[in-house]
Amino acid sequence: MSRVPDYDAVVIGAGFAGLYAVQKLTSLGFHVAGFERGEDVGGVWYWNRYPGARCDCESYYYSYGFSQDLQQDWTWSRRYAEQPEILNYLGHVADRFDLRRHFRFGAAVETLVFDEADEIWRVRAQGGPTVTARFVISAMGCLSAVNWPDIPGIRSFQGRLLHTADWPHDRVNFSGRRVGVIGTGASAVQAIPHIAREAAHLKVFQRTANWVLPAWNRASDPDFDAWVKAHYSEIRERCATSPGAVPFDAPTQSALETPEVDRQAIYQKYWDLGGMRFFTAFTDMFSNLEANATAQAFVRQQILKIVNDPETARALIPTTHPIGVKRPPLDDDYYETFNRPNVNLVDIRNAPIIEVVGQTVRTADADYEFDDLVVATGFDAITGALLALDVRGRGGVTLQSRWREGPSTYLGLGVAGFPNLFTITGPLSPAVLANMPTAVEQHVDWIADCLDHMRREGIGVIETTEAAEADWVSHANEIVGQTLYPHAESWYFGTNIPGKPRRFGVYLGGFGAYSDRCDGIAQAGYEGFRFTSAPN
Ligand code: NA7
Repeated sequence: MSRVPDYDAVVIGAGFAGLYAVQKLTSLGFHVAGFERGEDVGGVWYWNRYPGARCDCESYYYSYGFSQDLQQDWTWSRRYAEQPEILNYLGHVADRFDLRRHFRFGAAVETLVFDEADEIWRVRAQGGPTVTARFVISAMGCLSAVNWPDIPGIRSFQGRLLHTADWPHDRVNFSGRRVGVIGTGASAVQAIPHIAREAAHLKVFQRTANWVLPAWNRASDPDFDAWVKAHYSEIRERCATSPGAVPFDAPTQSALETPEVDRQAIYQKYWDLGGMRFFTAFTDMFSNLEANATAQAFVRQQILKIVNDPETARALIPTTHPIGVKRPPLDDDYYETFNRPNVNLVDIRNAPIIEVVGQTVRTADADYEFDDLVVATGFDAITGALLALDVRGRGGVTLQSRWREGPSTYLGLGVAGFPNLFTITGPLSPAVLANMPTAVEQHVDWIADCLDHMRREGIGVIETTEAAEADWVSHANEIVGQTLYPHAESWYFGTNIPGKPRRFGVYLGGFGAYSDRCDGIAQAGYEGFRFTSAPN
């Protein structure tokens, strides 16, 4: 027997996903409560305030498309927007659509319990009362649960300890300081050149060298901006139908079938274009090791050209994985930074960090003393934020137990046994391998249509079937097996977190095809979902 809940829906998170979910659902007349652990909107852009923090997608498409007026009014100052500007943008969106009033800030949700008798979710945030809602929509992001490495003593470092994913709000001044950075992922690669310009000395602890591509960030070009604004509908349409939710031309030729001299010229062209466009050079870069090796060889030559010291250059060249299958960071002076006299690379692949004592980072073969330690070790990605909550579905079953072997979902949107719970850009959706705002809008629109359909039909509960979920997981895994992604250990697989089951968390079938499939499923009466009750 259903009872009337406090809200139609609870939305958790006030980043790109949560803001749009609240805007869309309230515009359809749903009664919505938003919960956000930060003190304001922004999500990943609220927390990641380290110097150099920036989006690796270009601004004109890393933005909302749901409002014509918004996209016409807003002008980005840089090709790739930096964190303060994206945070301002999200603040502007919150003001413009009057969204803050729906949110409780500083309210980290701790428990989500499905009450089978009343067919409602009971939601409790830290220190707050329990509220009830028909639906829960997780908009907690794929990169939001901070990963502190399990290095003994690190949290007791006696100097200034900083994590890129939980950075202080006041500017951190590194002038005259001896700084250590642990990690060489995308966050570190963005932060290192900025820290190096200020610090007296910087040491970078590298466990795994990464393939880093140039971003070529620059001030926006007013002519290009005008063109974008005149062509936004085409640009959004291209994003909506492309494999990566980006407005790039798909590759048409194979690297292996292209003569060497032409291949070099094509790589050079895409290198000069900058960013992830490099991966649109050839069709077989992600499916054929030999083809991928041609791209590796090209980038290796670039590193050798930029980095003066041959030993440092060699250490910076990845040897552990093909290019592109572990998230490639984008470079704004990263490799050049290692030519500075105040910067050293410490290769810890064979001599790991053993402990931190006082102000000393101790590796297997040396001690290093610092004033500041910057921990750039990323996130418990994709599942970390959800699994940090106590989520209980039918029969009191926890999400932790359901996902003991790794995440299992249908379309990355729903989990069997967890009725009326939707996960925006959830595990096994295209998520982090698609341009996020486009991926977010597609999920929110699909969920909103579904809720609207249920309201019109007088249906109270929707639930993924176990069979549909099992089919989706095996389909998603099968596609991973056809690519080179299994050749790298990465946060896509969860292997950056000790003890986390190794399962690829992203759907690789392409965003456009995925989106069509979601639409087809809805049109077929929400195939693979079960509607189980009508509310009073
Ligand atoms: P990433 O990409 O997960 O990078 C984390 C880095 O920290 C990476 O170089 C890790 O080396 C290193 N790391 C992690 N644990 C340790 C320990 N214990 N010792 C030494 N080094 C360690 O996180 P980011 O924040 O840079 O980027 C995350 C995403 O945000 C990024 O991909 C973009 O999508 C945006 P490893 O490679 O595991 O050997």
